[in-house]
Amino acid sequence: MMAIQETKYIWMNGSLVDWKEAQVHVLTHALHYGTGVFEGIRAYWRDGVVYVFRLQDHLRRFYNSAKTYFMEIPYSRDELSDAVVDLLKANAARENCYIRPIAYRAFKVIGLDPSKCPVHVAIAAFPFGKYLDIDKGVHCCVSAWRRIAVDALPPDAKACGNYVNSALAKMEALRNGFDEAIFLDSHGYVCEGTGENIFIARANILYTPPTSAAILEGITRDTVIQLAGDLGYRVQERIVTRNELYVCDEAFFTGTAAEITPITGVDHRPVGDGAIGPITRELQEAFFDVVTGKNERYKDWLTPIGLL
Ligand code: PY5
Repeated sequence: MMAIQETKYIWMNGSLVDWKEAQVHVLTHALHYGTGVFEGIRAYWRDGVVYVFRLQDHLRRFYNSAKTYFMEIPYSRDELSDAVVDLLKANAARENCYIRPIAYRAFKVIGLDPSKCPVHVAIAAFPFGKYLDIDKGVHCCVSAWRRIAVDALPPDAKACGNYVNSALAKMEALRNGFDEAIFLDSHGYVCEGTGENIFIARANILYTPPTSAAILEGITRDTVIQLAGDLGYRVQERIVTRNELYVCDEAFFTGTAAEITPITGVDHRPVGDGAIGPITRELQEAFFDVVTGKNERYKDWLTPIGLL
């Protein structure tokens, strides 16, 4: 886990404020009850340009998450999109960055109806490297905690409160000597990681759990489905069982933070022969070409910001 590296500014409720001034009140509703929604976006630096990856898709999901919780974000998508660009320019982001927009119920009431609490919005951006070990891969456990059920807490809305479930599984995994946890859904089928979607490969076909398996509809998941298809692989969204994690040829996580992280072991069993598989490697390479603007075909996914 990396400590957050401080930058100059944070965008807060319409203006750029000094990093240290970006504070919230202790009675912020979201701090007590998790009533906020957020996004995680990456921007990649190459040759004087920083490329924001699928910014519009992330913002679309941000507004959808807010809609679920009756939160009206008091800025248009264009305004937030401009805010991200302004922030990266102001921070002179000349390296790979993580961008974290958050909309949250601020303070007004102590009760559980947050409707009267104002919706505040902030966007932070700071240097960010690897989240998990994308070079060596990770050894995972299947968590004893189930992922939040679709009829309890919508896992496809990226709400702050969802992540207390993730934190339980992550702490369990690390304390038991694993790198990451894999959740089963409330029906017992493979769901996702604590902050990543999951794919397996069997006989050259890729499988990933469907949205009905309580997943967040990941933007990296969608990216990989498209890239794998273009590389000639069959990709199926279908139920994946726990035992398939033990007998598949390859497995990997996808996510903004996780990028494409190879899974080399699950529950003390090697995935395949325990080495990173060829499909995983091919997809990793294709992915990094796309996000750093080296592949013309997917230029529409990038928002380039010149910082020369
Ligand atoms: N599933 C969950 C529960 C997630 O939190 C994330 C993203 C994903 C899947 C992958 O979605 P996407 O590909 O759209 O990023 N997690 C955040 C991220 O920035 C937070 C991780 C700490 O990757």
